[in-house]
Amino acid sequence: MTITITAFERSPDGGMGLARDTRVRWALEEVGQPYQVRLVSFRAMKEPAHLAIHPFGQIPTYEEGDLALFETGAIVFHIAEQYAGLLPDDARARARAITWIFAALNTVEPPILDLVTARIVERDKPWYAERLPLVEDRIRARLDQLSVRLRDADWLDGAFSAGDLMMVSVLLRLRPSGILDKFPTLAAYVARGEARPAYKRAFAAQLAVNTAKPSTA
Ligand code: GTB
Repeated sequence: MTITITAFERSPDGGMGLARDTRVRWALEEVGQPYQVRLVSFRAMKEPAHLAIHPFGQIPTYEEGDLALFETGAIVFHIAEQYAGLLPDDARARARAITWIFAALNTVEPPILDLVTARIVERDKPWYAERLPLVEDRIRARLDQLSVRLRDADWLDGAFSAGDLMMVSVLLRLRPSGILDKFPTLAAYVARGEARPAYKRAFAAQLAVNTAKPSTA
């Protein structure tokens, strides 16, 4: 069955791979499933056709036959459940890998998003400079804890899993801030994720979209 995902027609990051379609592309590349991409503009995302699939008018979405999903956590989990390669067979190891998907999205990503949001929409507020160190401290506290857990392991719990895919994707959003570089254990972990052939294919695919010359037709 054909899999179709949605992605930005033009990502604001110009192809750095930080928009969330990259993690879905990466999951599909890891499990070896071909997929099509429907590119959407910011305006199209808020129109009824897209809202019927994504109630919040965002990307990415995932369509497979009559199944339509939104939310990268749900999409990556679905891919990992459906196709071999992203979750261990052992039930307990599988539950732990799923725990890391949730940890990435619910515990590590929120303070990172707070920083991203602050830098974009709070920059001109009089309290911005005072608040920023607090936001960064909350990120550092999480990264300290994650470093302690990872220690010298390659991945969070045994073999690479959807939990690592999500955690690396979340940590990558820190790259423009420079904070990740202060955590060598995590910087190396992210680099291992980026070195995976499946990640490279996903990154290249989104880059091609975001660096393509606009059609003159
Ligand atoms: N919780 C949802 C999920 O995980 O799927 C969040 C989805 C989401 O935030 N989508 C964003 C979106 O559609 C794109 S990824 N935004 C448009 C809108 O809300 O109108 C977030 C994102 C956007 C831009 C960059 N960037 O330029 O660096 C990085 C990440």
